[in-house]
Amino acid sequence: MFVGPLDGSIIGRARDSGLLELATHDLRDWTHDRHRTVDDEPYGGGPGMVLKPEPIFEAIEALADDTTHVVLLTPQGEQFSQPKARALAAHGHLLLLCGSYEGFDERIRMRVHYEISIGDYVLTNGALPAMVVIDAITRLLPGVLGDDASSANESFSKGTLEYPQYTRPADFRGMKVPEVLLSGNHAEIAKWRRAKAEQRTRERRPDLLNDKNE
Ligand code: JEW
Repeated sequence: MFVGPLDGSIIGRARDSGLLELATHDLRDWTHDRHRTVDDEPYGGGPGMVLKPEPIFEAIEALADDTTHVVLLTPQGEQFSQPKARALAAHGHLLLLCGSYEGFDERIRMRVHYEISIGDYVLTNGALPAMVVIDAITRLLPGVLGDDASSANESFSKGTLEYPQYTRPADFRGMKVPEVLLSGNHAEIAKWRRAKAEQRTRERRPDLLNDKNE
């Protein structure tokens, strides 16, 4: 699953230029039985399977040192956000643990520094959440984005959504670009953009205006 998304444009370039190093590992490499078993039935009964602690503990022991920040992707984790992306980007070495369709043996949490969910919807496994976290972190690494791109696209750190944008043509099928943007009056343009951004945020994401989604 990790081949493709992590070879793409920005992440691929970051890897090629040595700004980011990524490796994927198969938990089954730290099993010792013929069937390479990573899961088992839950004690106490119930549906589904549970990830066994041994392969995860052995994987962490093989892959982490005392500089490694170990992160578990799980629906029970703290919700991922831009501040958390910034905090994780400050670590030199991350180990992201993502299980499959099942739950985790509770003792796995003892070896983990941080538990993350990417939001309130049900997924089949932790692979996409891990890649979401990798993407959000990678663009924050020094040198990955140009100055241009890094100052733009930060609407979630500013507290408002982006203002409406237009490019040529000035009249597309009768839909006209707002006059103020063609005026060349930069003070008026800035005022218009602030007002539109705030209006849009109030309508769509009032939660962003109030709290510390910084
Ligand atoms: C996430 C890791 C590992 C989902 C979001 N969903 C769900 C779910 C799963 C198993 C048991 C109970 C619920 C699937 N799943 C994961 C889901 C992370 C795993 C298995 C996940 N963020 N992170 N929204």
